[in-house]
Amino acid sequence: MCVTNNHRVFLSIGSNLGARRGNLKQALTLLQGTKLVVKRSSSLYETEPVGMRDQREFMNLVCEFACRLEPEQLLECCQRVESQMGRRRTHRNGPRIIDIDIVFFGRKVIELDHLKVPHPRRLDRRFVLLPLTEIAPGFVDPVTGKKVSQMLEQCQDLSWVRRIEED
Ligand code: PH2
Ligand code: MG
Ligand code: MG
Repeated sequence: MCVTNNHRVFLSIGSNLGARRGNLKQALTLLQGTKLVVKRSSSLYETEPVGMRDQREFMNLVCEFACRLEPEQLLECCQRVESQMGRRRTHRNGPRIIDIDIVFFGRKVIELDHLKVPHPRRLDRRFVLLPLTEIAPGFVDPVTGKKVSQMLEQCQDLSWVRRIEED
């Protein structure tokens, strides 16, 4: 019998190379398995690249999963899907086919060299906070003690984030 708890996990997924919308959908499909089940996905958003110049606009979304993996296993799973989709790590913040980041792992706080949760830059990224507010406005950040919706109101990032109407 499986006794591992279901954790409430939020992933931020972005793409600014190739067929961006298809890349996000493919990542969601590849991520899912018996221990990682999609609960709720935000709309798609087209977003201004943050912290990197002269790049194509991103497509971003945030998705909530019910997760029975441990944090390190989830990280491996995200990295496996990134490589499966052909991501090559060139320079930091370079254009990417797919980027899958752990924003929250329940209320866990993790400070390892290779894994920091909640995501250290979540407060400064409108492209994370706006989709997150769409699906979980009342989720409380374990570090700041603030609701996601408050974090968005207080966010200083002025980059544009546009919701895409899906047909
Ligand atoms: N990801 C980054 C850096 N900048 N900007 C946008 N708009 N969307 C992203 O997903 C993104 C970014 C690093 O992973
Ligand atoms: Mg990232
Ligand atoms: Mg990443």
